[in-house]
Amino acid sequence: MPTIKIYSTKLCPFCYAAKSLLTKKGAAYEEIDVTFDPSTRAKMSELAGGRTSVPQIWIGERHVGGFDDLNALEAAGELDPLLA
Ligand SMILES: N[C@@H](CCC(=O)N[C@@H](CS)C(=O)NCC(=O)O)C(=O)O
Repeated sequence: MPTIKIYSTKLCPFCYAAKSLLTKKGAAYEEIDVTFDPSTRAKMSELAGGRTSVPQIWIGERHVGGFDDLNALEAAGELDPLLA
């Protein structure tokens, strides 16, 4: 299984939804909480091509995007192969 990184904040329903979906899939992830860490959030944004919202999710080297993007992969049947 590839390394999964998720940048999150504490009061973020989309973050909880993304983590819940990954957990449902049995996928372990590394969470980077940027709630009180603006410099790491700025770095996240730079890595994410300018996207500022959380969550931002990487599966391996692939930048997936936010929860909507993760969920779209799931709906298209493309998430399981990425996690394999
Ligand atoms: N469509 C995005 C929405 C994410 C979103 O709106 N996140 C909020 C926190 S729950 C946020 O980061 N808002 C601040 C911003 O957009 O810069 C997703 O599915 O991840």
